[in-house]
Amino acid sequence: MNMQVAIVGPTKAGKTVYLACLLRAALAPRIVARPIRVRPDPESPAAMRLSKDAVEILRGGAPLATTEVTEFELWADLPGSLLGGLGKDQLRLRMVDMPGGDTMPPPDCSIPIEVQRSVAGADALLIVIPADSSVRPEDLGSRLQHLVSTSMGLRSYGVGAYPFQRVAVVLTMSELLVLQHGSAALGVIEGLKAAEQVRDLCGSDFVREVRALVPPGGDWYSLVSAFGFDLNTGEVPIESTALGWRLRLNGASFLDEWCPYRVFEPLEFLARGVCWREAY
Ligand SMILES: Nc1nc2c(ncn2[C@@H]2O[C@H](COP(=O)(O)OP(=O)(O)OP(=O)(O)O)[C@@H](O)[C@H]2O)c(=O)[nH]1
Ligand SMILES: [Mg+2]
Repeated sequence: MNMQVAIVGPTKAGKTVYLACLLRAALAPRIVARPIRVRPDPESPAAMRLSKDAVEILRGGAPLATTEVTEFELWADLPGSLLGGLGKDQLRLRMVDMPGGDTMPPPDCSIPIEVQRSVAGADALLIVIPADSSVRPEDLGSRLQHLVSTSMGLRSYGVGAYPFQRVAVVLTMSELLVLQHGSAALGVIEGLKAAEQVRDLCGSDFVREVRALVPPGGDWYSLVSAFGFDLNTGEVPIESTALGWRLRLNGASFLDEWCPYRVFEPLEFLARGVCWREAY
């Protein structure tokens, strides 16, 4: 099945870095082989540029500020069985970016028509939320409600039907949740339950809004980190700078050591409705 996925989230949630990470993660040297391939749509200049700049973005060369509404179009290919390709899936990932980058604005703000169209045309939603409380809005439930109710004005769906088949909530920067644990950080995050963390950090009204969008079982929660962990030490390889969090790996060490954390799981869930756990 070919599913359309709209990627949304508040400003500074880590959307651009996550997309750059997806485009590059299959090449990460330490990641356990994952047969999902994410590639830019050749017809999307923004996605082609992002793919080219992905390493630079992940290494801390700041993503260029968006000055006009821009559409990123990516494909995620999930393989099927060796015999006949049974279970083969494809996701079309679409993110509308804009100056300020806020596709989930507060209820008193208007939502650009391009964002509304992208949400109205989607079978599934990928909602990007930052674990960092200094950039995470507190009214995420009402923001989500505002986004969906405004966008769904462009689409008709039957009474009793759900707006989407599936929704994945991606909690980016999730390594920050275990920053204080030093070399035990990776071990500690492996024991956290994503759905509980999302409810604790974003509130049960947000989770209620997510659940209302999909049939029972259609919601998924992931703890994701584009910067990831140092697998040699179990620590978090980041530092705080004037420009925000940065990966502490540079040059050759990035190419040898970078290990993003559980970034493909949301895609697999959106495509298949189930997903394998990524092991470390
Ligand atoms: N610690 C940590 N910080 C991250 C991670 N991903 C992104 N960030 C930080 O978040 C900042 C914003 O990330 P972006 O990807 O630009 O966020 P965005 O949602 O695209 O933001 P706008 O488009 O500018 O609204 C980055 O400059 C990093 O400092 C991550 O995995 N871990
Ligand atoms: Mg951005």
